[in-house]
Amino acid sequence: MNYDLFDDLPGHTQRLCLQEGAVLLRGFAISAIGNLLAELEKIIIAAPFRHMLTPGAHQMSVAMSNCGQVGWVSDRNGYRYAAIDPETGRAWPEMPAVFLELAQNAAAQAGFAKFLPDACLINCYVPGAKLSLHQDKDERDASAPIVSVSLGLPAVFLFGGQKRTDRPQRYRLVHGDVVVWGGAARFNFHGVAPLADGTHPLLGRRRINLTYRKTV
Ligand code: MD3
Ligand code: FE
Repeated sequence: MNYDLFDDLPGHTQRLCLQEGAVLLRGFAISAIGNLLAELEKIIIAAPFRHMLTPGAHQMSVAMSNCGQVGWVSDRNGYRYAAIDPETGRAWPEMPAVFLELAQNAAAQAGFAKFLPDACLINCYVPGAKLSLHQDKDERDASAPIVSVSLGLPAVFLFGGQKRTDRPQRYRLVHGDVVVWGGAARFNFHGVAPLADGTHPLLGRRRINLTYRKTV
């Protein structure tokens, strides 16, 4: 892979390769977090966090919202990307410039120039909340990576293989970490272990994760 080595990488950031195509940028979001949280507050007023239903009619323990042209939604009929928030009947809030720039800069660090996400899913975990192993395969452009930003309490990210039964590797993701998932890793099974209790100085008893996707 052709990285823009040392280009724009802040001094406090460490670049770690988790697997072929999966790059962890430790602390890459730190300098943007004040601006991110100010924008996030406005997004959540316009499109509040909600616990969606899975197609199996289970309520998810993770609360979700979105910004961007489309948002990820799930109900008894399945999951999909939708331009209208089913809870409010309005379009999702626009993706703020600071959200977009962070994702684009991170993607470039991992060798993905000109990443143009149209959706940002916002996941909110409280202690005990988890995300079961799954694949993200509803995005049409498989050449685009997914970028994720971790905020608040630390989480154990489970990173499996191509098959659900492949034993996942575990990575601890902390406040300010950014991961770019592309290439060979893009369709791997992954999830988040139940969040351990704790209190984060900025975010309190929660973890918020932003996942940027190019859906079309
Ligand atoms: C690896 N969210 O929203 S983000 C999800 O921390 C999701 O909230 C997790 O999985 C979270 O779908 C993990 C990191 C992530 C997202 C998509 C991936 C990792 C991925 C797709 C393929 C491989
Ligand atoms: Fe996922």
